[in-house]
Amino acid sequence: MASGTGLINNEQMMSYNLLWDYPVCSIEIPERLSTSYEKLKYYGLVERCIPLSVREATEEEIMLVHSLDYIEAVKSTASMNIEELKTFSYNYNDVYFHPNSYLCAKMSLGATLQLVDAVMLSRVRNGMALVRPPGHHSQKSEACGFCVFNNVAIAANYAKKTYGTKRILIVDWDVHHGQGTQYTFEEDPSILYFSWHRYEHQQFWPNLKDSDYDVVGKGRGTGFNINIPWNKVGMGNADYLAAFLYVLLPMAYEFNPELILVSAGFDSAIGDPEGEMCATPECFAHLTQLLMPLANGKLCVVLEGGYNLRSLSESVCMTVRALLGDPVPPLVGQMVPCISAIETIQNVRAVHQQYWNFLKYHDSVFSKDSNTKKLNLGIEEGNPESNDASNAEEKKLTMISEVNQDFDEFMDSHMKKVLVLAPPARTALVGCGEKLTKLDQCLQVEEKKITLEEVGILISGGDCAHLKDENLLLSLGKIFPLIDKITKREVRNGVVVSPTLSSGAFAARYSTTVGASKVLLLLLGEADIPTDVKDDEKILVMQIYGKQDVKRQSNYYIPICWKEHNELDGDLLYALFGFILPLAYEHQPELVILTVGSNIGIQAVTLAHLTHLLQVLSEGRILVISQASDLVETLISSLLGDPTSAVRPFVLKQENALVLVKLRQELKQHWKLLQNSIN
Ligand code: FKS
Ligand code: ZN
Repeated sequence: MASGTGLINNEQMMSYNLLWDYPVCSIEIPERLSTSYEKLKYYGLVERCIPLSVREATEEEIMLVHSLDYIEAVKSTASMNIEELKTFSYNYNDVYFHPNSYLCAKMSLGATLQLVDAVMLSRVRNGMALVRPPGHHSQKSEACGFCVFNNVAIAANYAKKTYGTKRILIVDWDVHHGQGTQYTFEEDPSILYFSWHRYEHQQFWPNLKDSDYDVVGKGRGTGFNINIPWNKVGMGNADYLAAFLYVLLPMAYEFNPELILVSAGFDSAIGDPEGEMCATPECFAHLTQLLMPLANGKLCVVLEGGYNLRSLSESVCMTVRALLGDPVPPLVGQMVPCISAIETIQNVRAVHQQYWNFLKYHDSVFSKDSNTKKLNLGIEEGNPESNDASNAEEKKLTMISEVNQDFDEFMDSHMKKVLVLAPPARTALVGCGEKLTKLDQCLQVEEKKITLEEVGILISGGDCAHLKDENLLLSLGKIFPLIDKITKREVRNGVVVSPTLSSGAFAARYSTTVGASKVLLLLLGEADIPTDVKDDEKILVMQIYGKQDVKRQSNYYIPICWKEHNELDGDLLYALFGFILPLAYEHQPELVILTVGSNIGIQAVTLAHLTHLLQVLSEGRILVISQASDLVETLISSLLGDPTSAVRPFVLKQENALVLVKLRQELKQHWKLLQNSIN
């Protein structure tokens, strides 16, 4: 099993810079690399990574995307004087050449290919390459937007050719559209290309119609090109997250990539002069962690843009932390996507729904009457103030101007707030069998004998009717000490086997008594939940297999009553992206409790994905209570951060999908992150 995070950095790639006055190119400076690397050192991240060496790419490799004529032209710049370099550069759009450009472009590509080799040969699990020049704008015979050779596009073709990789996902989170990458693969169904970008209805560079949401690929590649054009500046954490949850992740899971390449530009982060967006550095840790369960963890992150050095370097560090498996800081603040983002996401889903099962079911089927439009977004005519999504927009604009006043001060205090320490131990066990293969990697926690009276006191006033059950008392004797350890930050997560599923509700109640301000309880299976837990706004309960006849009366107790009960793997993932994670992100729990019944029609591997993904919510604090002991091995492995294999085959059952569509409709007044359409 591959482990470790590779890191590529090489000073040689700093040996070119702009030699004349050319304002559009002045932001692409060598310090982008040194500042990022220094910050990684400062946080002690460099020494935790595996250093990978750089090499120059060969001509043959460059030709995986570019024409020989173009390569020759670039080669000729190595001996040009400034005047010649100028003339040459002006043949292209917003790019400059330096006598070292050709060498650096070969190193930048070589570094990317070294990372791909290391990941594909399992020398490391994942990694990041700090490179320049960037690549995603360059095309077959064209340099563009600071880019000379298209590192990521070539890397994709290289992986196909060298390793026979059949499906590659390219995630381009740079704030500019990687049109070069799009053009390279527009007819190729083996590459799923996703890009979000500042667009402003074509007013923003590179001002192409090709960047709009309706450009979905051509020929056999139709449906494999995903553009998310942002039509406003100021997009932030909630907007990016919504794009991941409602567009990228469902499509990526359906696509099932064998390798993921990230065109990682951090000009989409707050404070960047080009992007003018609002996402804070820890957002990139979330994006990274959300991608990590795919492709068996094979994730290569390659630097593209990023021009605010502070924002760039903090974001790079956040990305590397996530790659290393560190707990990701919670996304704080109101998780409400703005109207413009919702509109874009809705358009993207609409054009792609004919190609992807996971996008087939729309909320709009339930909102045909015209009144719903006002209802859903809380818009009252003449009073835009009452609209959360447009408020979100306003707030962002204020944020941009405030933040720009003293960016470093803002960042200092922000980073102080969000940086989290990982507990000394990762995964704890209480009273699980001795035969487990990973036993030595886990912390053993002593169980306690606990009496009915004690429980009554511990869960102060909670409903104790069930406590006559001897098994339940035994389980709580394991669960409570584990919750103590997690809330005291002595261990990050843990597993307990409990024959009775009712223990989940008691666990949640106990957590709030010992100090967790908010808890998410996700129950997979039948269990009674005491009314005091159902009614408690601190505890968000979602229950799959909730009793059919239960009428939901609360925004905090949500039974998902599915009609079909076998092979639920696809349905569960669908529910996770479209429903469970959005609600949970908005709830901002400090602890997640997942209770898994036996024989629930969900494969162990799917549960591994679930536990991995749920860890984005609560700095990795998750307690898994499993009814079946044979799941423990898989659960531990997932909690320890091992790579997960693909969930296959999975189907989404219409009946079950429609249950969620209906629930979303009912709940999106209260849970704003559920909004992904403006119908
Ligand atoms: C200055 C206009 C600059 C060119 C923008 C190029 C962006 C390059 C990038 C890359 F990742 F490639 F580096 N126009 N106001 O960030 O996408
Ligand atoms: Zn960019």
